[in-house]
Amino acid sequence: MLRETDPHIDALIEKEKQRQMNGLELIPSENLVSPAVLEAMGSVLTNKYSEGYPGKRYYGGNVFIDEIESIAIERAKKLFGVSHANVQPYSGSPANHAVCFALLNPGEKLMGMSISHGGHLTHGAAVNFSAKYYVSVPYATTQDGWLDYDLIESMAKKEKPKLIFCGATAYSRIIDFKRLSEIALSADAFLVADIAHIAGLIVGGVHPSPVGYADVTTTTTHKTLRGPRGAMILCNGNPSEPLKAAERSKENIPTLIDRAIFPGLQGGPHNHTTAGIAVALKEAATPAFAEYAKQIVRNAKALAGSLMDYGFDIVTGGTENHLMVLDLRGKNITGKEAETALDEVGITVNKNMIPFDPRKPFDPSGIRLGTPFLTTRGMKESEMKAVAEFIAKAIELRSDSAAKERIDADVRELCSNFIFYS
Ligand code: DSN
Repeated sequence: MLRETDPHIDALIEKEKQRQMNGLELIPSENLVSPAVLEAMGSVLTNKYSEGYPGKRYYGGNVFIDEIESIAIERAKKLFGVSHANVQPYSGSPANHAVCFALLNPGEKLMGMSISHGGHLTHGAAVNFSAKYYVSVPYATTQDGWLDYDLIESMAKKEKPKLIFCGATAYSRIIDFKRLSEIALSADAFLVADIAHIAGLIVGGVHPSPVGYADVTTTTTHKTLRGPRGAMILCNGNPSEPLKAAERSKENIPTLIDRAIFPGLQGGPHNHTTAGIAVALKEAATPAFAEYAKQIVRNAKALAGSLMDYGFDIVTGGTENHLMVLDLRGKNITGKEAETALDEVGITVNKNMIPFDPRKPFDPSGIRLGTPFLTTRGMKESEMKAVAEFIAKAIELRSDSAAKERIDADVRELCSNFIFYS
């Protein structure tokens, strides 16, 4: 159908499919959703408006949408062990925006991991709403890239932020949510855990959960959780009835969150995404998913180990989760050059700042790699060794076109042995 209506777009979709299938996707925030999630996303649910929440909509005709959203909510609550879940955020940034909107007045102070040390734009980066509408005091890592809990504690005491974000986009170590909750408690700040990167690992039991420690947990649904592009906000407590503007207290968090998403920031929820989230949450509750999460970490450790054997420096010296940041300064190549060199042989990564990077964000000193996508395709530790070899060769031989052709062919050959959509 699409082929007849819009052959140009159809052809580009097919090319992107081939690119994903024939190459090594190593961006740690990406994954390969199941055919069932894809089917839910491409369904008639995209046709429907449903501002509001199940049972309280501003449009008629929502009987089935209510059921779908309620199922997604119940699955999220059960999987993450919380009593309240909002599954409507359009994506991770709007979810974090909503949490700030819910818990802070403009001009109040928040603290989050500096983006140049592995944090996220929405945790208080200077160019983002989170630093423009609030006062942001970002925390750095240690010189070698570890979360510096003593520094966070002393900053929290001194700065007295109203909200502390924890969670990262480029951090390869286990996060100590208990310690962070103690810090937040002593500073009388809300603790918000953004688990977008590690949600699937938490569900699979290979990373501790912030639930019970953080006042609010946000997550995207499309990274290690392997659902559609969307997000959720999780917390404990129950919204007050009827929903009304409430004081910014811990007891009122569920109400504040729901009101911040709608009508505060968003309009109609993306119902096709909600259905996709429901399907992904069902999949994530299976033993097969727990095994998948374990394999993601085993693969990341194997990839990091092999890359170190090839002389690559890894920030913090290794990984305990799904990702790693390579510090390329010892390899005489910048992150941008490495991203391009790898792209040319079908290996997709993203350039990334390293802690205390002397270079700029658009041409930093590092690259970030992760294993969720390749693990979904069925790759294991032995393939990670081959992937490390391809990366090492592609960087070393980047000026040798014959070598690049050979590596590209080897990458395709490896990929052809692993699952993709039929
Ligand atoms: N852009 C995401 C990532 O790649 O980690 C974070 O939002």
